[in-house]
Amino acid sequence: MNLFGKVLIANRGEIAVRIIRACRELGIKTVAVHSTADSNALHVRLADESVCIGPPQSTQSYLNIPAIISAVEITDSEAIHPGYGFLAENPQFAEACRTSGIAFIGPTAESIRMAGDKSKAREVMKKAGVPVVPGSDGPVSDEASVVEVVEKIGYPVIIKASAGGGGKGMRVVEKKSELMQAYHMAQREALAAFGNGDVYVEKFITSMRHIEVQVMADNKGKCIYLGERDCSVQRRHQKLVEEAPSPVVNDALRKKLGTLAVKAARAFRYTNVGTVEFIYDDDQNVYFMEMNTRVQVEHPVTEYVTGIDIIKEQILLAAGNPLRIKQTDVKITGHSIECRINAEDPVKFVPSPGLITSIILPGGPGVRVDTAAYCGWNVPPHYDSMIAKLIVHGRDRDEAIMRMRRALEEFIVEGIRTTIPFHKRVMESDLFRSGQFNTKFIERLNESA
Ligand code: MV4
Repeated sequence: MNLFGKVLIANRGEIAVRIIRACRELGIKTVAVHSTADSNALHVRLADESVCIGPPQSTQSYLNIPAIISAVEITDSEAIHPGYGFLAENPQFAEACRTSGIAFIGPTAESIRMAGDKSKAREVMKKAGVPVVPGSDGPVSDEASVVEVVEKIGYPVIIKASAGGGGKGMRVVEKKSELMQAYHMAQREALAAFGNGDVYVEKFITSMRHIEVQVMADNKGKCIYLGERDCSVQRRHQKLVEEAPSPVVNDALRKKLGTLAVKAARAFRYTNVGTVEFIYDDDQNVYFMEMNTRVQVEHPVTEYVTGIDIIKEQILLAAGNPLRIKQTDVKITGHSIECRINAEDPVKFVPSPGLITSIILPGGPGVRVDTAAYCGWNVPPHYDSMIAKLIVHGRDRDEAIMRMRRALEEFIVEGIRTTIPFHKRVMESDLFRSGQFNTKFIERLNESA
């Protein structure tokens, strides 16, 4: 088995701690990089070495490619793990690693580029026989082609930025009178946000669930899926609660989703670990939404129900090892739920950084907390507000819900506000317990408040 001697983690927070843990269990030395705001961060304390790469602003630290590549050189690291966010889906960064002879623990720059252009990705999916939502063939470059597509698919439609993703640069259009203004606004926003004004059009699926499939591929052509995750509890495209398996997916649908996800990965010539996102509508249609070319925040729910350490497999695959898991080895056992704990007001969801004066983590059977928080840590205001992930596993969904409620009761954080009270409400709601909800769950939960 090929192994790296030393891996540099180009990230921070809970995912940096998670990657260090996987490396340590593989006997791999670790290098943490940090901004001056993270000098006392847990990932810096846990790593074997650390390098300060700049001031608090992400653009001058965690997004600073020359500084990160230099940190690799001075620590003699062989590989970089990008985690998620920051540079994880930046094809130029993957390319910079390749040309510098540094292993990038993720897919190739080419796969990142193909999946990252959302309108091109639709064309790749169509050719591969993966269903996409009815819409335009590639980007729509003028008003006439927008009108032509919309007349074919009917309202409501959604206009999306080709270089967007994750909900960024999307505009839903309900009627003809709004179409032209929305089209030009979407182009302007896309150009401003991504430097690429291309937009494409799809039929807007008004009632749907967000179901995603974890895939894993080596560079010898083997590719498997690890079941699905249901991420329908979202607020403004921020996932808040994820679970595996999905309460609405049976064995037949699981196999269908998995087969489509592997087909999609192969079409993107995908290697390493990735996630294929699907729209699942009220008529049980499945449509390709996006492919995420990174490890996801919510990977622990899949780890719990399959018993597979996804980060370890990712590192081994990047070192050129063949996939050591066969599709027939993958079994889904029990049920797992994850709650993202953010340093935010639990009602207004506005950031609440500051000093953690007390923290008590839950534990006991089937409870896992992935966090970089500790008593006396100052939650910096510069970065994403997620400070912990609370993940539980039970024999079935009801036990997982009861366990999550128990764990949330034990979870104490003082000095800052967190979304723990919000998650308690979700776990106590009949709507969540029924499992019969779509991506409008939060709106309906607030209506019932
Ligand atoms: C959609 C959709 C409905 N119809 N596309 C794309 C990015 C992803 N994170 C969310 N996306 C969606 N794409 C079509 N054709 C619904 C979503 C979607 C969503 C859209 C608006 C507001 C909240 C949403 C939550 C989940 C999914």
